[in-house]
Amino acid sequence: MSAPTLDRPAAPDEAALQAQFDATIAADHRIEPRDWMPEAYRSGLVRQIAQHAHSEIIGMQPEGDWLLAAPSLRRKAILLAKVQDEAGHGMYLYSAAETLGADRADLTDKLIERKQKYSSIFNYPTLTYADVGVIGWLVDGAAICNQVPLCRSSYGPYARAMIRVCKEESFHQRQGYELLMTMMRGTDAQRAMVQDAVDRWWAPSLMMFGPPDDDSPNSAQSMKWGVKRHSNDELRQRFVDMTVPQAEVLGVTLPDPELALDPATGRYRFGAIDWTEFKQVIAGKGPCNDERIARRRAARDDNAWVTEAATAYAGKHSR
Ligand code: BYC
Repeated sequence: MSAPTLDRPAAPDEAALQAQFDATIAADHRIEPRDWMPEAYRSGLVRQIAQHAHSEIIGMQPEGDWLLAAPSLRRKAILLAKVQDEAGHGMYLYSAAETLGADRADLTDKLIERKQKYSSIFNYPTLTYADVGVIGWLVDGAAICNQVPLCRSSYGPYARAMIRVCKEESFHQRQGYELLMTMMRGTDAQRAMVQDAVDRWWAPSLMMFGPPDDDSPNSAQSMKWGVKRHSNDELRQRFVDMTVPQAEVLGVTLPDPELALDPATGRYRFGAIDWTEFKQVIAGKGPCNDERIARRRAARDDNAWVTEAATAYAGKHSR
């Protein structure tokens, strides 16, 4: 440590800062934006939070496709509110990334240039209105399973953003389930639509939790730092255990012949996941990757004049 001067206390050296960081993590306290943090902690968080923010923003597209074709005014109002919530989640998350020194416009550019990822789940098409219900039930259900533990994430701004996000996700999940319940009480054709949507979304929902633990390069360090609290496989299992009874109440079959309760553990065993498909989707070769990115690019470019005008206006006022 360098000698203190009269007007400026000595800056603690890196080892002392690291020790303080480690002690904060060990005590399960939060790291805040002004605290010192290792560079890998900062960049790892920017990676995860940016990916999460991009998922919320891209996630508006599959459901947004149904806004003009919702079957009633009530369903349209609900869907509009949900899609708007997702925009809000993206904004909280980009703000959290900004507290780590990231720039929102730069993150958007990286998404469009495919240098940063977004959730695999949003690369599948929404073919019927039952997909809206199934996204609410399964996709938001998986999101809740994954994100509730993130409310205790070690990085303060991320953890606090997650609290509000999870409250809204919980409403989203229930609206999806209620929509499916309504369709299941309807005609045979409606029940068939629900079953078809469940058949298509089940496996991609399981993939949302990420690769298996023995193939997850980021998990070990992320869990040591308390960013992630549970492993990918642990959360996936929790989701399956939570969802099987809900499927029974709904009256749909989950498309996995190996799905069975293990009486020894009280948990559900399930069949192998197609990790080749997962890898293809996150490499940009899923059914809708090109369409999703093209639309995000068009939104950025077509609306650039709004950003320019707002920036010029803010500049004029600050002068
Ligand atoms: N899709 O080492 P791993 C929502 C990547 S929003 C794409 O296990 P990690 C919603 C991973 O990033 C849903 N990529 O990573 C929105 C890594 O790549 P890089 C989004 C995936 O970070 C609107 C590589 O694979 N939720 O729910 O320890 C409407 C190796 O993985 C995926 C979040 O983002 C995937 N599924 O764990 C409705 C939650 N899985 O970066 C709903 C926050 C993995 O090394 N994020 N990859 O090139 C997380 O909890 C974690 O980042 C993950 C992955 C569990 C997703």
